[in-house]
Amino acid sequence: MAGVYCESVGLLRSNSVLAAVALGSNLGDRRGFLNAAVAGLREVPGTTVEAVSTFIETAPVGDVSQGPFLNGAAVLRTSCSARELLEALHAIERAQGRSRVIERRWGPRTLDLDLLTHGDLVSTEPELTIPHPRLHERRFVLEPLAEIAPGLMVPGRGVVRELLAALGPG
Ligand code: PH2
Ligand code: MG
Ligand code: MG
Repeated sequence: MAGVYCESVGLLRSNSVLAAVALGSNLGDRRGFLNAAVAGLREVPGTTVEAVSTFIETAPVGDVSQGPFLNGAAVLRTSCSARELLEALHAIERAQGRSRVIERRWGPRTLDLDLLTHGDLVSTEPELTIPHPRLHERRFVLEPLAEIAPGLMVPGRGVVRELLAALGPG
């Protein structure tokens, strides 16, 4: 993929980690954007897409009045660092017409790709907060993720299936 850079591609596969990504869209051809995102993920150097969830329709969460989302999740095996992977996710978002300059925080978007976990990494840097700070409270993230990776450990939070159960009946 153009503009995506992964310095670590040359590393042995044993240095790879599992990473989880949340996918969302609530503008235009939502399914088309999510499918394009999965195709983009398959092109990221040093990365294989291990599983993709079904895409589910979800009511918008947050204060902004906006249309329903289509949400999904993917699990990757990658030898990219979290920072490299995040840059690759942003490049895929841009390729699907997203502009962070014009959009509102938490407002409608053609494509939102959030890096949820990267192996056992915990990072509290503002541009790279891993695990994703709201992952454990978002059903629209946990439900698709539990479909493909119920046993995934979210560092500092717990196992996906238990995080979802803790939200109670949908
Ligand atoms: N993303 C948001 C804000 N609200 N609501 C749903 N249902 N799905 C999302 O992906 C979502 C949201 C900001 O990224
Ligand atoms: Mg998001
Ligand atoms: Mg995002």
